[in-house]
Amino acid sequence: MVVIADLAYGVRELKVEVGDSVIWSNSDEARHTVTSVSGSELASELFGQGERFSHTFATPGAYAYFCELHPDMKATVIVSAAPPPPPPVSPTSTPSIRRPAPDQLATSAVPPPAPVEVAAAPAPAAGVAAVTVTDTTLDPLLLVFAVACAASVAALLGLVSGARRRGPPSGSPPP
Ligand SMILES: [Cu+2]
Repeated sequence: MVVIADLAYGVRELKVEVGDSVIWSNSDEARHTVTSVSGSELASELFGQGERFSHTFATPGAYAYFCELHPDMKATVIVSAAPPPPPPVSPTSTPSIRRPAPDQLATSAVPPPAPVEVAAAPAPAAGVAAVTVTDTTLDPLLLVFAVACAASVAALLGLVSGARRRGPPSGSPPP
C-alpha cells in the first residue's frame, strides 16, 4: 500500500515480489497518476481523493514512476523474483534446524551424564573395591596367621611345660 499525501508517494522505494499487487491510495485533494517513467508497466488514469489504483507485477525489475500532473512526485517499485526461493529455503532450513537440534540434544545429553557417571563411579567403586579387597584379603591372612601363631604358641607352651615337668622329676630323684 502506497499512500499518496502532500503531493508525494508515501513509499519512495517499495520492494515487492513477483505476483504481488501494489495499491496506491490517494489521500490528497488533488488528483494523481501512477505512470512509469519509461515503459508502460504503470499507466494509471487520474484518480482523486479516496480512490485507489492497483497493479500486479509479473516481472522482476525496478519500476520508476511519477505523477503526470506533478512531475516532482517520483517513486520506484522494486520487484524481485522471490516466490521460488522460499519453498527451497524453508525445506532446507527446517531439516537443518531439525538435524542440529537432535545432535545438540544428544551431544549435550550424553556428555553430562557420561562424565558424572564416570567420575562418580570410579571414585566410590575404587575406594569400596580397595577397602573390601584389602579387608577380605587381610582377614583370612590374619586369621590364618592368628591360628598358626596360636597353634605354634600352644605347641611351644606344651613342649616347654612337658619338658619342665619331665625335667624336675628326672633331676630331683638323683640328689
Ligand atoms: Cu499528482
